[in-house]
Amino acid sequence: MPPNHASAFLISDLHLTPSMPLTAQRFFDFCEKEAREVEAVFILGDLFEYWVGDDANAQSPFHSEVKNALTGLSGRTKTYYMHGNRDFLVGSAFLKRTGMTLLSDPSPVEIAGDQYILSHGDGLCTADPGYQLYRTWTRKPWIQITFLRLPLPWRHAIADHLRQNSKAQYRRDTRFSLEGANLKGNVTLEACADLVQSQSIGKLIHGHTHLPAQHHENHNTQEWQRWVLSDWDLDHPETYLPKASALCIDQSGVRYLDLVKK
Ligand SMILES: [Mn+2]
Repeated sequence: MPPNHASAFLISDLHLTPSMPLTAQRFFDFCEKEAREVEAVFILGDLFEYWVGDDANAQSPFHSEVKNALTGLSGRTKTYYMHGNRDFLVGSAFLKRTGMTLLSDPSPVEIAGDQYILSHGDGLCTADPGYQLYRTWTRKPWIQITFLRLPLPWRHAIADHLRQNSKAQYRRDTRFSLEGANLKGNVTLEACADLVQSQSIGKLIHGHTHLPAQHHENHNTQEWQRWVLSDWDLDHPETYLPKASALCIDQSGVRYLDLVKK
């Protein structure tokens, strides 16, 4: 049975890391305050900047704080977790410790009487075949088991290397064409239409692209609504506008709740 709740918050792409303390603090406050007002919280991936195994941060005070916040949250409000492209190695030990329920990507849910498809969103970025190939390989259980058996310093080094590579690739793509790079980093109409059709649900919610907006879209005979979740960043006001928001769904409908402290 898919999850079914009268009200929910949906968040994603917080990219939590010790170097972004204000963003983390806003998340801790969200767990204590806003999240109490709803029946369920859905975390749709990339809660963490990166994750190289549940054993990797066992001694880190920052990760203990996040763990405690999640444990507190799931103790009060049903909490679901979907893997993103940065934290797809969040494993059963961490989920058990924090009391969260894992959702596969994509997953149908019912909130306030309406059906939605939830996804992280990276699987919908089909204009980037290189990334989709990488994604297919990194989601293979035997690859993950092999990686998780490597010594921790190796795992950190590989994760750093991959992140640097993806930044360098993006810079190369933008030099060639900003429009092309943005197309590669966004979901495609075709992938959304396929998903909507396969699930027979016309409401799609995802994160990943950091382009929060509500869309009404159609392709061939399919028609759907799509909500994109916001990423969070309260730590770089010199570069980016402070941003943090949740999508709220209850009897009165679907709306974005701005979580940036005024
Ligand atoms: Mn992502």
